[in-house]
Amino acid sequence: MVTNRTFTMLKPDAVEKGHIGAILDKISASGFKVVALKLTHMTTADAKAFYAIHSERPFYGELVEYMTRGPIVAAVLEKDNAVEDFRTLIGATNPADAAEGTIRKLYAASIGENAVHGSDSDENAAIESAFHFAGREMF
Ligand code: DAT
Ligand code: MG
Repeated sequence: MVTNRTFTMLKPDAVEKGHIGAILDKISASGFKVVALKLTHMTTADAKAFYAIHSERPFYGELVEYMTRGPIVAAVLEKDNAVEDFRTLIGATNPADAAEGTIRKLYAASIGENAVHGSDSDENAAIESAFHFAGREMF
């Protein structure tokens, strides 16, 4: 298993607000190498499947609606300790609780529209990367 990679999405609110460049710049400046990258628009079926683990949560419908309302940037990132270091870089799920300087503190509006996704384990990083990218699109 690859343990030095993580998967991220710049979510619809970040794309709508024109933050793609600033967020990718911060990611690169934090030592992550982009090994896969694309702008894509998730279908309802895609978003339901991607977030299936949350299907019983009260916010699931809202989450699917939000993630499908516009394009996202999907990317695979490489760095030593990528999963944990990227979770630190993005900050807490709720931007109100996120540390100063984190991506969610800087760019997220609310817990529901929190600008960026980061995988929570090496296993999920591999699953989520394969969900969005073919092997030939990851370098
Ligand atoms: P994270 O994205 O930090 O891994 P998560 O996996 O618990 O957080 O939840 C996935 C997404 O679901 C999260 O980024 C935003 C949304 N979400 C989580 N908790 C929420 C809540 N209490 N109200 C609304 N949306 C929520
Ligand atoms: Mg999560």
